[in-house]
Amino acid sequence: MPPAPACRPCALPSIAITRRQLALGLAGLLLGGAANTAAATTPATPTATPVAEPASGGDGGSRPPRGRVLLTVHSGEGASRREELFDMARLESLPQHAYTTQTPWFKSPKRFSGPLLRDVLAAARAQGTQITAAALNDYKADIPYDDALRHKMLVATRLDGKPMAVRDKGPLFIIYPYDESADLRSERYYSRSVWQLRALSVR
Ligand SMILES: Nc1nc2c(c(=O)[nH]1)N[C@H]1C(S)=C(S)[C@@H](COP(=O)(O)O)O[C@H]1N2
Ligand SMILES: [Mo]
Repeated sequence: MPPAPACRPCALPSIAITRRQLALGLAGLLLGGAANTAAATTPATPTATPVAEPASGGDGGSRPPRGRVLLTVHSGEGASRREELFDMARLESLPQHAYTTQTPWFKSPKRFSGPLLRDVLAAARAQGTQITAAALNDYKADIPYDDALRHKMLVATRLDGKPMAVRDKGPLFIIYPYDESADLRSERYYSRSVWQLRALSVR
């Protein structure tokens, strides 16, 4: 899927850049004109900056989570029942998206970032028409699967760049791009914005 234009971390090249390449590229930039020789031997990417963002662009492919499981995605029925576990590393291995929006929970606009809900569902190979999102506080909300396809819904892992504590409605928060339409700024979508998200059940 093509990355969203507003998505800063997605601008990172998906190929791995070694520290050496970064160092050479930066040295080349600093040396200015003299960088030509270094540039000839180094596929330096001038736009790549060594920001402290998680590597992204992967497909979040299945592997046993090594970190604490933050999200479980249940799908399928009978013999095809599946349960996919996501730790922070797996969520951050998916393409990362970010946007700033007003919300009912905070006075000022906040920047939320994390994978798109649709990418989490795809990584979990969870298909269906309805999603039930469950929270740590046992709040549950039904979300039409289509919402995830129509809107750039986030499974937000960060608020203003920082991981969210449970007491701050984290660690995972379902976010809609509320600022994009008046329709989204309604009880219908706010009630689907599950904070302290712990599980998604797709059917
Ligand atoms: N985990 C969790 N998420 C939740 C809720 C909740 O009780 N628990 N309430 C929902 C509802 S009904 C609304 S309108 C919004 C705003 O609820 P709040 O004002 O209690 O945060 O969050 C939604 N997400
Ligand atoms: Mo609500």
